[in-house]
Amino acid sequence: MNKKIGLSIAIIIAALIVPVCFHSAVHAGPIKLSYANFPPAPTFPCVQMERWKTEVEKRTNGKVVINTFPGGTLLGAKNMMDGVIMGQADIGCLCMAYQPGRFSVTNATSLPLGLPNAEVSSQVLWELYKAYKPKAFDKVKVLTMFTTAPSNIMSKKPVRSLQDLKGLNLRASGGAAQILKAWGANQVGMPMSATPEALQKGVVEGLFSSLEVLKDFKFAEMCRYVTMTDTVIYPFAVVMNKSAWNALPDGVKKVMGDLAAEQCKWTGTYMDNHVNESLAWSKKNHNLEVIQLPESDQTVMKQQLAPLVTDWKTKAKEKGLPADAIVNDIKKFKKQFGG
Ligand code: DTR
Repeated sequence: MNKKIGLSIAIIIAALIVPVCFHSAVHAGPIKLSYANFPPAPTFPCVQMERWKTEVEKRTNGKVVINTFPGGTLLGAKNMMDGVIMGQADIGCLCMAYQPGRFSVTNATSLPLGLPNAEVSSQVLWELYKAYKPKAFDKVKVLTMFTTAPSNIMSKKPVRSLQDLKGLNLRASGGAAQILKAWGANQVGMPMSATPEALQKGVVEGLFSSLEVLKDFKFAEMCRYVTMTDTVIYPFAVVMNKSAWNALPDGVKKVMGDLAAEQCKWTGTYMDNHVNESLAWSKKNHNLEVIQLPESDQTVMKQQLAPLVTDWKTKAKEKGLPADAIVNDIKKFKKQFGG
């Protein structure tokens, strides 16, 4: 056989074999999944993401590898859900309060119903999701849910009375925003990831959120005052692209399914403990002052929140949702989990 013909045959054989080898290599290797998150790596949504990744990789014996993308590097706060639906990321973590109308059922956990801490409220949220399987999640697989701890006011100047709140520019979203409005503050809406810049530029004079951010975003450097209200929580969901989920082997689906409720409780507990650490750190390093409002103000503030539940019910009924049952179930689950 002459050299040229020999070379041509070798090239043809290689062209046939290489793709076959490559194809089987792809299938023989681990299943790689991308997981997007919007806030920076040290914050609690990302801490829970890394914990979930570690557990899934361990429990599937390396069959699955999760590549995590914190800090909005793959998807941002507001396009998380649609980005996952479209397959820009396999998995995404989203704060439902940033799209209040879209997640009406699960956002009901942000009503002023006295959820006491993140451990209880995360489990209440998960039960609520399971009980109602809201349409908003039809296009994705929900992997877990969790919430923040109750919100308090962090501010550059002290808020010692209800009067001090009037007209104060404070950042909040969703249910928390409604609460600030009811108290007469000037609520400014934006995702948490936009808040550091807004505080620095003076667009807002504080924020209304769970207190772990004092440390994780170093907000205690700018906000030296905390006024305790222990009100609303923010609900989160971790969702997966439906086709990516459907393509997983049953064993992997089982590992992820079994982890859902456990992850929800783990994150709630982590959040509650981290709030305490964050408060201690802020007091020690930034001389943070924690303010309790006068009881008379607390009573008025409670009364001001009552119409929020009634208003939510009216709007939810207009959308065809069983509003009374949803609120009653939140109260029932709260008791069930010791709240
Ligand atoms: N409280 C919500 C959600 C939230 C609380 N802590 C963090 C940390 C990182 C991102 C979001 C959140 C909020 O104020 O946006």
